[in-house]
Amino acid sequence: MWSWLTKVGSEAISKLTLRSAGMASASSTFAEPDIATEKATFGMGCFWAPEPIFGSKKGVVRTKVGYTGGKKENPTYYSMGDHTEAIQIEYDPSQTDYKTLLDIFWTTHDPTSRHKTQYKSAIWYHNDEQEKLAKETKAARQAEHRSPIVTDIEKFERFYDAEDYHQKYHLREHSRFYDSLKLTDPQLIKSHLATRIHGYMYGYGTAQEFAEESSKWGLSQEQLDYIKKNMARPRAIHCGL
Ligand code: MHO
Repeated sequence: MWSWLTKVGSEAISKLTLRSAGMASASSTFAEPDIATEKATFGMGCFWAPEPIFGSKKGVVRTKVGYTGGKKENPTYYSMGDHTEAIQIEYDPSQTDYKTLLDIFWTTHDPTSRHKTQYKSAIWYHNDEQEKLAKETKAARQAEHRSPIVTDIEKFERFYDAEDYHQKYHLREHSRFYDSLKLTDPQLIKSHLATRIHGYMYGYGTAQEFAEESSKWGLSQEQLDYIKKNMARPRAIHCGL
């Protein structure tokens, strides 16, 4: 009896060890792109959800989350003061444009819901052109809603990065896969690779785009299969506001 249990137990353990060793041994050889980017900063509720929403969109180079819009110095999650949870997107203007990102912004959260400052709907523009497009699209989108759009449009001042555990929050939840990427926290916040994977993993991308792009990443077959398995069953992301 005991020997049977031990045998089953040890087989299960060794399989698990082998599998995680296999996944962990193939860390990526992918070189992070060094290209000129522009920034877009949005508030659309809890900041965990927008990173995957934008992550795998064409031309999105990297995303990170943090606090902006307020005056309090050095805000933290538990002491945010008058700041709002925000996503900052760096994009390649030769591959996408601000108008395209605004279209995603307007259609992936409810801009008519009024929340407390922490979760308010907001656009922080980085230049005059962004301000103009933000205002124009806000006016145009109103026709799609019965209630008034409450989105604030403000000048971007300063972004405070959120704590490491909020960065790529839903990617970190896949802990064994995430560990296999071998990214340190300072790497993760700037990682193009993690940004893109995070988006695909939650179903925001097509199989064809994934096949073309992922062939450059240098991941193992097991890592790619893991992402594909998750792409096949997209899940809604809840923050429980
Ligand atoms: N109700 C969620 C919100 C998280 S969010 C990053 C929680 O505290 O788990 O504001």
